[in-house]
Amino acid sequence: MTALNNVQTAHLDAAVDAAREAGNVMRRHLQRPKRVHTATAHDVKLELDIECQRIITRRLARAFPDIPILGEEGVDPVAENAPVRWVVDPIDGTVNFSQGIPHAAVSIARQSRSGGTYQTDLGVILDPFQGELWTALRGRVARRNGRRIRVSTRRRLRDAVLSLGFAKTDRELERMFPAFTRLARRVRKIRIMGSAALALAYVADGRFDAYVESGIRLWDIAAGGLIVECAGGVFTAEASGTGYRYRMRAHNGGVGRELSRVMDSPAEGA
Ligand code: LIP
Repeated sequence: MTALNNVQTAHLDAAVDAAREAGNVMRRHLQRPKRVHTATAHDVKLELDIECQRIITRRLARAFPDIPILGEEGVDPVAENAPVRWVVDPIDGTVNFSQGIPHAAVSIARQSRSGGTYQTDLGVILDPFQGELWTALRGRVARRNGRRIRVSTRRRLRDAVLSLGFAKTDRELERMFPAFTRLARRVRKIRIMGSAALALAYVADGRFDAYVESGIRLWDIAAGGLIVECAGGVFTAEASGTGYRYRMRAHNGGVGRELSRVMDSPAEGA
């Protein structure tokens, strides 16, 4: 495999540095009281979400002032049609983090526009609590802390550990209940962990065999989707409604057919 070129290295280094800066803030504040910016029935936004996006934005803009940011805590209007953009979730798993649960991550992706659509070509996910950094560049292998990773080889759903996410609204909750009911009897275990980015990183790393969520946002899944693909997995995200929402599935390839049959055939899944 050829060495990274200077441009790839510079973008990857900037994204990793930005993730580490935000990750240091997360680690310092995990057990401290946190100021809530807004709270809804199934979600919380912290002042630290906004502060971490500001830190990431400052670091990325210092290296690449012309690349706009589409982030959970603020979308630069230019990013909606820019040829290249960063897609940032400064704290993915905010509710966990707000409760002092050390299962949350920084997720940074770079996307390039081709025709009318965007493709993710760089992904970085940092778990600052476990010290685990996942990286991927399109067309290259996925890595954790520099070491190559691969999806699991399990092929039967009944042997699989699968993660589900329940997003933020009652509508999305309702949409996921049938999936839970259909799958719970057919897999070894279901895990609902509260961070889409880490769930995707775990699929790429062979810890989970699949991950499914509806109503998830682009910034939660852009980096993780590429990391799954570069680890040999399958990632599909179908736009669902406005506001960068997606219906998303990721798996190791082996359980994909059975997963789709159970998810897409109500009779089968009943
Ligand atoms: C979270 C996702 C998670 C989803 C939550 C929330 P946030 O992202 O990672 O999968 O179930 O509702 O959207 O808001 O913590 O960045």
